[in-house]
Amino acid sequence: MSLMTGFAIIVTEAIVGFYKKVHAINFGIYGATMVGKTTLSYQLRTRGEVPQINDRTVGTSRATRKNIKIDGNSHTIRSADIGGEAIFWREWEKDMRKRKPKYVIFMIDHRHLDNNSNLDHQVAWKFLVDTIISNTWSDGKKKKEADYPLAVGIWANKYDIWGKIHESDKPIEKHEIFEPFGYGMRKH
Ligand SMILES: Nc1nc2c(ncn2[C@@H]2O[C@H](COP(=O)(O)OP(=O)(O)OP(=O)(O)O)[C@@H](O)[C@H]2O)c(=O)[nH]1
Ligand SMILES: [Mg+2]
Repeated sequence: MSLMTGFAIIVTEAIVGFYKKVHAINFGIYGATMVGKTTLSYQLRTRGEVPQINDRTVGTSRATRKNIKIDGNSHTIRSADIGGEAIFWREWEKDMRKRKPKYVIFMIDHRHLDNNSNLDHQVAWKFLVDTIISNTWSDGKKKKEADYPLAVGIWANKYDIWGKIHESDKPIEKHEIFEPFGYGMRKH
């Protein structure tokens, strides 16, 4: 390898690293009220103490950038904090339509394990899945390929609470907290 190629590779790596750092990846973070979306948004933006959030988010806040480190590599993600009360679910759709997040995170907590008649997460999840798999938006406009996310994940928040009360020997992905969300994203 000539010195020049070596140099070019180093430069490219530096550019790719820099690009990853400044080029924000759009994330969509949704979930029922009180699961901890605003808290997470604070956690990703500030170091140290995270304030106790007492207010419910109303509507959609402007999308903000957050730096995260995965395996030592810096990435920038961009997400908006949106209210989880049912009246704001249409805002999730608007956010997906506008920013076209490639990664969607649905946040839950342990309320359905504490009380099996609580269906907050299940109902919100059904809304989200239906919105994502539909080939039209709610106003009937046809979706384009770029309108679909690449991946959807479930984030079970408040592990400090449910990890203790609902202890399990199963691997984490098999934990009963995720059980109701098995129904897939496949179209029928
Ligand atoms: N124990 C514990 N409490 C948490 C955690 N994350 C958030 N909370 C608490 O959960 C409550 C709700 O948090 P928020 O961040 O306001 O929830 P939200 O999802 O933004 O709610 P909406 O704005 O209504 O959609 C607050 O009292 C937080 O302090 C966590 O990881 N562990
Ligand atoms: Mg909030």
